Amino acid sequence: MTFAELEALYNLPFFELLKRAREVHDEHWKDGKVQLCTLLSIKTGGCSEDCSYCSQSAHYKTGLERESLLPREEVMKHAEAAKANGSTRFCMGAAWKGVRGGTPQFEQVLDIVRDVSALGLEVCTTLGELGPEEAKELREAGVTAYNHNLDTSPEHYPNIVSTHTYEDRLRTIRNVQDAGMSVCCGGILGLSETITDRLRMLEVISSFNPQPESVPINSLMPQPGTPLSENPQVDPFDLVRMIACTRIAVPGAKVRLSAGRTRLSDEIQALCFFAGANSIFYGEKLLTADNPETSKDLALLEKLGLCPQLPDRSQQAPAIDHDSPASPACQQDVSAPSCSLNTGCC
Ligand code: SAM
Ligand code: DTB
Ligand code: SF4
Repeated sequence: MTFAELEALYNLPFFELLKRAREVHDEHWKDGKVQLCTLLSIKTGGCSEDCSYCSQSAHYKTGLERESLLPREEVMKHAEAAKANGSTRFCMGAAWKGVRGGTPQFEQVLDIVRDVSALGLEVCTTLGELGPEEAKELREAGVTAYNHNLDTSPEHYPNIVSTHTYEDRLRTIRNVQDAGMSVCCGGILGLSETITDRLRMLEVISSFNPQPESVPINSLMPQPGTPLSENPQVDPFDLVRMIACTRIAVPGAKVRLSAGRTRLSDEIQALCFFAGANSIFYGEKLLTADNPETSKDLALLEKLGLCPQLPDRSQQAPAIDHDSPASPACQQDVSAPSCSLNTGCC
């Protein structure tokens, strides 16, 4: 979508925007389910990058304890628990600038990916920059989606990070797509950006061909010691508007209501689901920051009659559309057994 189209949408009366987003959502996501993803930080802190929102950057005194790459056995315990709790996607994050093929650490990550993949979970990784070869190796090991966010507009990005560029981010995303992995790409609200910056980011993300498979919308969780530690909370109505615009601009993507839910009321989260959010991070920890308790999330889903999604076993990346930027089809595995989370919907 063009910036002008996004701006016109964003400025609609609130309920008109919600109505339009809901129509798009119902058309593309007929089952109305919510995907549960579990995150694990497999290598924490000490990152060379200076992202001004991040607790893991070595440039700031955030008080976070550094940890080296977790052993495979430990990651597997978390992955098995995530599966048992009903998550269908396991996302592993590492605080690195990027990865290099042939290093012992990358080989260890590939081993971990192979084992997590064997559990039948969708496997997502977010390890920083990737070259074409590394992307191919991750894909072959079983990574189905790679998370690499643009985070804000190209114009605002240099105010937030100086150790890599927007172009670097776009290059990694291209490598991920070329290797046949799905792209998970979104951003953070609350980085002192304008509404124009948010919509410019959405303009860029919606122009990807293929469009991303998922779009995480994070709200800044201010981290002590970082330059943005005192930033105010994002207006929840602006968050809902952004979710609605994302749903319309990237209709076939899962829109993930991501970091920051601990500060959102049930009512605002319900509005986000209505506006098109259909995925959350599930589990009491994100990478380093808090997330709602699982029992609270299950209670909310039950209250709203929302059912957790089953795994997408086809594990296909969205195909390039040569005619138009139309969305990929819903790839729900209808032959899989129904859920067992007792949220009251199925
Ligand atoms: N190092 C990798 C990278 O930068 O892509 C992966 C990890 S990084 C923590 C993944 C994403 O988490 C960031 O792009 C950002 O969108 C989000 N994030 C990080 N810190 C955050 C914070 N304090 N509040 C909200 N979102 C945050
Ligand atoms: C994304 O967009 N959000 C997740 C996931 N991708 C890796 C990470 C959120 C991190 C929140 C801050 C923290 O836990 O340190
Ligand atoms: Fe490092 Fe990623 Fe944090 Fe930036 S967001 S400091 S690259 S872990």
